[in-house]
Parts: sequence; C-alpha cells; structure tokens
Amino acid sequence: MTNTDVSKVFDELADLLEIQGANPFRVRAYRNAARTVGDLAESVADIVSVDAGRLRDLSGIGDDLAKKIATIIQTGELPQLNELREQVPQGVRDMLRVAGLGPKKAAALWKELSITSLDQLKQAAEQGQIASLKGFGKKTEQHILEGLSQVEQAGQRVYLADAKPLADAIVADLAKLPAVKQVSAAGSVRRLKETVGDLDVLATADDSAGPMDALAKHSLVEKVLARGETKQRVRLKGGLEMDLRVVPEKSYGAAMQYFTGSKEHNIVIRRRAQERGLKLNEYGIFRGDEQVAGRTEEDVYAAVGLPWIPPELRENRGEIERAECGELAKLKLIELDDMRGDLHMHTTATDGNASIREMVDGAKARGLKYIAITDHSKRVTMANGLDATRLRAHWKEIDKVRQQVSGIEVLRGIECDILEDATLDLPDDVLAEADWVVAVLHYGLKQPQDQIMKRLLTAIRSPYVSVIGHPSARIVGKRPPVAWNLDEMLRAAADHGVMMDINAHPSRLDLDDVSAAAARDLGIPIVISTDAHAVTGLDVMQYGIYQARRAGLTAKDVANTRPWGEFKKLLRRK
Ligand code: DGT
Ligand code: CA
Ligand code: CA
Repeated sequence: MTNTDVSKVFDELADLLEIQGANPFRVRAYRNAARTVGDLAESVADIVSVDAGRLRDLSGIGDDLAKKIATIIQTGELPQLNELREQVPQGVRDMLRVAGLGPKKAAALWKELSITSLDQLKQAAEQGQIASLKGFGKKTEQHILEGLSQVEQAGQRVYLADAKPLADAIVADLAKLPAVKQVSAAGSVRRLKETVGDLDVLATADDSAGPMDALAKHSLVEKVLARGETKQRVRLKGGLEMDLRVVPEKSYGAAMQYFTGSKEHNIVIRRRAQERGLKLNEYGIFRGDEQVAGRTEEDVYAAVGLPWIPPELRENRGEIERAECGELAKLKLIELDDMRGDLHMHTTATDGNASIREMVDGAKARGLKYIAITDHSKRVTMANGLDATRLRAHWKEIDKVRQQVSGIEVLRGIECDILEDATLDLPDDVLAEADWVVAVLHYGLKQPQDQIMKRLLTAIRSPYVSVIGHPSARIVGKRPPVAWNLDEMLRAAADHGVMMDINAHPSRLDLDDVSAAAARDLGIPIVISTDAHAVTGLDVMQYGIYQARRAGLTAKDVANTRPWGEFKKLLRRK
C-alpha cells in the first residue's frame, strides 16, 4: 500500500459520500486527508508499522482518520468504502470519469433522471433531457457528450505512472525466485507509453509452474483469469490485467522483441525478415526449420540488418530508417540524472502545499541546481492566483529565501494565464520584472482554432514570455488538446526564441512525444518541468523524461539539463 493507494481510498470515499449528499464538512475532511497522505514525503505504511500513533501528528488527521489509515494499510481495504460502493450503482460511479461531471452532477443525474449507466447517460444527452435539469443547460449537455466520447476512446487504459510501479514490483519479486533465470516487462510499459492497456511480463524458467504459482499468490494479484502451459493471465487488485509468458531461454530475445511491440514496429521488422528469406515469430528467427537467432533482442535485430532499437522508439515513426543509417546507434536518450533544473512549481502563495523554502530544500535534495517558483496569476481565482501586488510581495519572499540558501539558484517566476481574449493576465511592467515566465492556457479551451492560435501567438510574441507551459492543455484520456495548429505555433516559437515545455505530470505529459519531436526538429529548446504542488510533486520528473525519450530527445535537446551558467544565457533579454 503506497501513499497514493491510501489517498485514492479517501478520494473515492469523499466522492461517494458527496454523491449521497453527505455533510460537506465530512466530505471535505476526507478530501483533505487524501491530499495530506498523497503529498506526504514519508510512507504512511512505514509510519503505521513503526508507530501508528504518529499518524495523528499529520495535519487534519484525527483519531478516526488515523484508524482508517491503519485499517487500509493492514487489510488493503476499508469496509466503509465497500459498503458505499454497494449503495451507489457502478454506472453512477463511472460518471466521475466523464470530464466535467463531479459527484454533485452525477448525483443529480441519478436521482432526477434515474440514470445508472454511461449508455443511459449518452441516450439522455442525445435526447436533450439533460439540458433542462437544474444546474445543467445545453452547454453542459454538449460537454457530457464530448466527455463520453473521450471515455470511450480511453477505454480502461491507465496512466503509465499507475501501471509501471506494479509491473516493476512484480518483475522484482519474480526475479527473486530461484527457478527464474530472466524476467522483464514487455508491451506498452516497456515502451514507456503514457497509458497502458494491460501489463505484459516475460520470464524464462525450466518449468513454468514456479513463476505461475508465485504470481497467483502475489499480494498485488486479485484473481487468476486463465492459465495454460506458457501463458497466465491475471487481474490485479485495482482492475489492471497482466499476461505472464514463460518462454525457453533460446526464445527469450525473440519473445521480448515480439511482445514489446508495437504492432506497427513489428510489422516492418517481420517484413525485413521475409525480405532476407527468414521467418520471424515469438520463438525466434528461422531459416527453414533452423533457428538462426532469438536468444537476445540484439540477435533478432542483427538478423534483420539493424542495431538494437530502444523500446521507447518502437512505434514505426522513423526509428527503423534511423537505425538503418546508423543514426540511432549514436543517440544517447536523455536520463533523469541529466536534469539540473525544474522550472515550474507552486507554493502556498497559491495552490501548492509547501513554502518557498520547503520547495527549494526539496529541489536541492533531489540534486537540482536551479528552480523557478511559478505560482498562478490572478485569473485562476480557484487557486488564489496572484495579482501584481501580491506577486511582487511573493517575489520579495523568494528573494529572502535566495539569500538564505546556497548551491541552488531560485528564479522569480510566474505561471501567467493567456486569457480568452488573447491578452496576458498580468501587465508587461510586472512580467518584465520576472526572471522566468511560463505562459499557459487554462480557460476557454474549447475556443475555435483562430482564437486559440491568436492566444498562443500573443504569448509567443511577448518579449517577456520564456516558455509555453503544457501547450496543448490536454488531460491524458480526459480532455483533448486545444484546436491548435502545431506547426504554426512551433514556427513562431522558433522565430521568437520561446521555449516549449514538457509538463511531466502523468496526467498531462504535454507536449506529447510526437509534438516534442517536432519542436526538437525546429531547434526549439525544450524544458521538462514538474508543475509540483508539493515537495513530492518534484518526483514526477521521471515521467517527463520517459515522454522525452519516446520523442527521441537527448540531454542536449533539453534546456534544463544545462549547468546554471549555460542555462542562464538562454533566459530572454528584456
Ligand atoms: P497496451 O497493452 O494496449 O497498452 O499495448 P501493448 O503494446 O502492450 O499491446 P498488447 O498487450 O496487446 O500486446 C503486447 C505486444 O505484443 C504488442 O505491443 C505487440 C505484440 N502483439 C500482440 N498482438 C500482436 C499481433 O497480432 N501481431 C504482432 N506483430 N504483434 C502483436
Ligand atoms: Ca500490454
Ligand atoms: Ca497483453
């Protein structure tokens, strides 16, 4: 049980209570608990195992919540949540996955229109029944239809950040079995794709029973769905499914190549084998009946005339051509260790939960040499956004911290909204005083392309804007990108010397891999930043790095890998 697992229990509890119309204070207590636990640097499981009494020292956690946390850690579940799940139909709970539908609206749809499934929701919206409900209207009805189509497209995929730790844990545990010789994740997790449909794990062992029995008993596994001689399919707690395949050692490389995918990449590799008079399948590469390769992936690629290709790039987006001409062999993809700075984060001045000093210390502890504090501008009233006066006062506070710390540079930044009317949320004289300005779209995301482009270009042409943050404004699996013209935006950024961000949060990863590669091709410096709202939020940098690797980026392509002395030269001249 990780802090995130515990935090999810409280979030769901709060959602279900809110759907039932429970006392708002109670709902808020659970939401606060979810956030406190989720943002905590220390593992609550460790606290419980050493001294559960210490839970009550956490802000907002009293006796009752402390007991609940201990129950979740010790039993993996909370009886109260199980009861609530039985009281609220699955279809109503599913509504929370539709963008724009929170617990209150879901409750209204359930109670007023007796809707208990997403199909019924779609039907009601199509028939115009939702617009007339109090608090809904024509626009909301339209948003629900759009949200539903996003949910359909997303299917049951989960974020890489939720899937990868499970795959890593299972692989590590299988590796400990004496019977297992080799074991690794394959499939989309190995390709570090932003969302994952199911986990694929491969192992070699003399006898498949050993690893399969161990997996059946694994603490993360809920149920064995099917088991054959070489393949076992299980459902994990939480619903994600996993295939384990046990293959002979002489086929391990071929199986890894085959089951890592992508399908599109494999089609081309198989064609190359055929062109050489070879047959490629998950057991190996064969000439007639004779196996000529398959023990390692390197073998397999060599047999089709290629160097080994990093899994992140295997999407048939040009990687095979680049491998062929020798370009890939020289490419050293970016790593977490390359990062020197983080240029997007929040503090208690707006919606973060840590002070400037805490964020600075957290960044230092993670080996960073420079950061920018970028709290929200005033348009984001929900997050207590800063107007000119408060921002200047906040910068004074940043200056104070700057004087107290050494070994790290702290930039006075701002996350400045690009307003719906294509003006910036703060006046030029204020922005001119900033060291670092992240310009972002938060509102009016459904505007037509003309207006979206006008907004992006206004920001790019401003002499004070350093970088466009989460440029497409998408939420993975929930909200589509804005109606931009990517090429036009990138060309303008290249012309004006504005950088492009890869927001590393697992729900954003924005720019995505394809767009980031396009930015790199135009020579635009790319920044990878965490958008941390807590000290632990700094740790999502890894997911930004994964996306950058899928874009084929090296350390040189990413501005905040440079030492401070060099990075400083990239800051815009005012
Ligand atoms: P996912 O699970 O949807 O996130 O994506 P993957 O890529 O993990 O796909 P999955 O689990 O269906 O299959 C794992 C890999 O196995 C896939 O990337 C390529 C390979 N594979 C599966 N089915 C086929 C197939 O019909 N033809 C070929 N060439 N490869 C396949
Ligand atoms: Ca898969
Ligand atoms: Ca699979």
